[in-house]
Amino acid sequence: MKRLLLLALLLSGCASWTQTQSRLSVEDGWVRLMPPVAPNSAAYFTLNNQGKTAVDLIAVESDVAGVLELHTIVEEGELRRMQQLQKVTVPAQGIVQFKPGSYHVMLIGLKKPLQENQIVPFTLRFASGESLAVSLPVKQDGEGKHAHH
Ligand SMILES: [Cu+2]
Repeated sequence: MKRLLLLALLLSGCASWTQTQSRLSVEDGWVRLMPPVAPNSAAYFTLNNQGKTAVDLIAVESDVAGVLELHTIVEEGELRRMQQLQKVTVPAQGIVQFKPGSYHVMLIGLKKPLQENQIVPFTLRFASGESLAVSLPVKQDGEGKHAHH
């Protein structure tokens, strides 16, 4: 029985998961606190790739919203609008910053209003098949980001 369990773990890619943990990391993540009536929110973080090859983030999953999409903001003349992306590439030994006015993870159809300081679990999925689990706190926009600079 024990042997079967071990085999199952190996087959499920446990080894590559461990590798992902050291190569890819998320820093300074937060989820935007919204008024209780707001249907949507957004998540922001810095995605750091220590690896020697670029990685493509292709999806983010979470139970807090019906649909999660990768978005960026494009400017068309005076207008700024959100655009969905199929992937976000993080260069080898580089970072991509998800931040207001730029890349963000759109949380569409919140199942419950977010509470300040609530911790929201996410799973980031990459084109390589790797995944990264992160937990991000719910914060008000700009909190602690401009006050001390
Ligand atoms: Cu968006």
